[in-house]
Amino acid sequence: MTSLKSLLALVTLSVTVLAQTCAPLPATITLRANSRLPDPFTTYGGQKVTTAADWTCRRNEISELFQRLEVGTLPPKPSSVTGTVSGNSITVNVNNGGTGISFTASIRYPTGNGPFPAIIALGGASIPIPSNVAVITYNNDDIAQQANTGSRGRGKFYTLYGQGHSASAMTAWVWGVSRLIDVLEANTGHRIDTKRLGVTGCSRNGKGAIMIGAFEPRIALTIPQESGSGGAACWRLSDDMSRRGIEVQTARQIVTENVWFSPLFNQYVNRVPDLPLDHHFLAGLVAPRGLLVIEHSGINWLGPFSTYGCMVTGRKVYQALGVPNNMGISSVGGHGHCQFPSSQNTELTAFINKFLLNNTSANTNVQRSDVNLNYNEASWVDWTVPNLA
Ligand code: MCU
Repeated sequence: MTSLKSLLALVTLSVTVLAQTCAPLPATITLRANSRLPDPFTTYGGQKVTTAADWTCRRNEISELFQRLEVGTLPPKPSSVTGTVSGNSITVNVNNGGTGISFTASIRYPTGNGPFPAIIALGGASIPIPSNVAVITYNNDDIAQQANTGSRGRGKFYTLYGQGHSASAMTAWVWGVSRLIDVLEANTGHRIDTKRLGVTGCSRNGKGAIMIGAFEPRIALTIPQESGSGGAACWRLSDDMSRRGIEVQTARQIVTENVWFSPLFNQYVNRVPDLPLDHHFLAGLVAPRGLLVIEHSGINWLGPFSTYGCMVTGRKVYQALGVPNNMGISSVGGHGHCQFPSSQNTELTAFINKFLLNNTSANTNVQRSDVNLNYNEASWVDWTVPNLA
């Protein structure tokens, strides 16, 4: 009887494992030109995504494509991650094969016993965070510098993994946030609820925020602010703006400015249509978790047409998963860069209420721009949205 039972258990296990097998990407990725925004619902190998299980595989594939083509390898959790949370400070100690680093982050707590949700802010928050939500200030530049192209390989991540590691600064920041969460999860001496974590950052740190949401599934709410090209914008849409004579940041420019992308990406910046991805896939990686994309409609360099069109397209993954209102896109101008306007308060509050404060009835149906950006979907999207819910 027992042996029959264990045999059955083994069969069930094998069937489950087999069912979850995803087709691996080949060692060499064949590039096929596509001037439109690539279909998130067709795999690299040409298979249509029709079920939730298909999407799980496709999601992994997209994550690998980003790492191999744009941002370099995100290392897994190292063998030793320890740390403390004491008073208002989190200390993270990591050891990898004999080399060690430590870094800290500070916590601003609400008053009371908690546990409280928290928003991790790259370099500090430039959105208003309500007083009942904790703020964890994360010094991402300490993990990977971002002064200019001379910052390549500099920062604690590279002390640990070597200066020549393929990871871009943004990838290194993702890794650092994951280690912060490891320490929060392993310690009890704090008042943070690790099931209710958000992430935010503005501009270059907004690019980092959307990457963190995309690659760290323990983040419940992602709020990139004015991340522009390299963040919420799609390379193809930014190139289109550039062709129309608008001074927008493009892939070919961004790699000459800073180290947000891996050196691996350099070979693709002049052949963007060949990329089997674009940044609407980043929203797809965050799905179905909360995502509010805050953009600026009046600064051409940030690519307003591009960020809006890209994120409206990314929201189609949320639609496919049956949760369109878990993602919002709001593009508003008439203010300085990273100066959050009060006209976006209601939507920001709704996302925080729903994803960090357990208010399920908050209205997070947000898709707007305060100016007409003349984004014509038919020119960019030649695929349909399946029902994966
Ligand atoms: C929007 O983020 C960047 C932008 O990509 C850069 O080209 C520019 O130099 O700086 C922006 C920024 O981080 O501003 C604070």
